[in-house]
Amino acid sequence: MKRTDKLLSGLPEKTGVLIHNPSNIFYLSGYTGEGLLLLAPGLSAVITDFRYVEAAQKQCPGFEIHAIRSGVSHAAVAHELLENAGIRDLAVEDNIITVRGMREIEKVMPGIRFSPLDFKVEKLREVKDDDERSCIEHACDITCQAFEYICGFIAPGRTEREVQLALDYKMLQLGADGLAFNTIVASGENGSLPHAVPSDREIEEGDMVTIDFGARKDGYDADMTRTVAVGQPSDKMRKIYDIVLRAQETAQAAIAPGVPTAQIDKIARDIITEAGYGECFGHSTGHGVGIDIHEEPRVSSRSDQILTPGNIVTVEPGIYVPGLGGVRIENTCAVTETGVRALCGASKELRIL
Ligand SMILES: [Mn+2]
Repeated sequence: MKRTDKLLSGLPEKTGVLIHNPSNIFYLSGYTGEGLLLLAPGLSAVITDFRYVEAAQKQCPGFEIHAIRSGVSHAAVAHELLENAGIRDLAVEDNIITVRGMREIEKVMPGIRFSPLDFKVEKLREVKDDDERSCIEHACDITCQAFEYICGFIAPGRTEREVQLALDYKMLQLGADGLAFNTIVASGENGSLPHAVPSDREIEEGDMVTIDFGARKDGYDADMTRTVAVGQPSDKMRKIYDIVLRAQETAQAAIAPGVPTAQIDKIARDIITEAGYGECFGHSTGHGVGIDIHEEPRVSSRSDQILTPGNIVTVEPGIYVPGLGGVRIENTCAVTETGVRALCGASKELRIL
């Protein structure tokens, strides 16, 4: 079933949907420009402006493409289309639309009854089809190849920023359309910052360096973290590495259809806590990856979600010790019919560069 039909089939009869979230627009139509998507039984329309008309025609065959006219808003065009189709009920993304945006929509859509879409597109996006999975696999392949390259580049005297630039350039050279997110390179004691911004700090002999990065390909993201050592690390950091590796591998191996994501989080957290570092692992174990770098399902103690075939999630435990450093190891993993398949093939054994 087409994604748009799947969405409409989950709504009351003769209800339209107005989509603002660019990720949801892309998922439902393939369109990547600015504008709105309007769906209803017998109606599939992209409402945009002059700049994107030709692109929209190419990206979304089967959709009507409407350009706004001077003085007429996107929502007013949507209202005309709904009136022509005889649709009075409209679901909107209550998690996206602002208070101001909703007031403006209500003003130009008299007579329309609004309802919350309640994350229905995000819920569809939790389960990836084969095409989506192969886009993410491709993004992960580029990411792994770039990692092999950067292992030969990292050396004492290189700054975090130099490593970031070389890694980003390599991913683009290998065919990435862009970056999934801003690359993290955290060396030495900066490694205790889970989301460190690459700095001018020079890497030193004995440092561990955490690199969290991902390519974006055909609209889909990869997410991978590796921590490498430059020269021999201290015994303490080596021990921390072994704990994180055991937590990552054990939690990843437990991924299977029917398993609560909270259980995956617990497996990783228990290993780190029993080793005495529970206080040093202050984030959740993972998250869904797809069109957005962070999406559903969440691999968290607070989540009540159950893994299902087609989910793609990260497993990324870490230990962060202020003043000393940190280790995080992350794979993007596909939930299969029978278990799990890691999409990042790069070795997780400690690399000493
Ligand atoms: Mn991640």
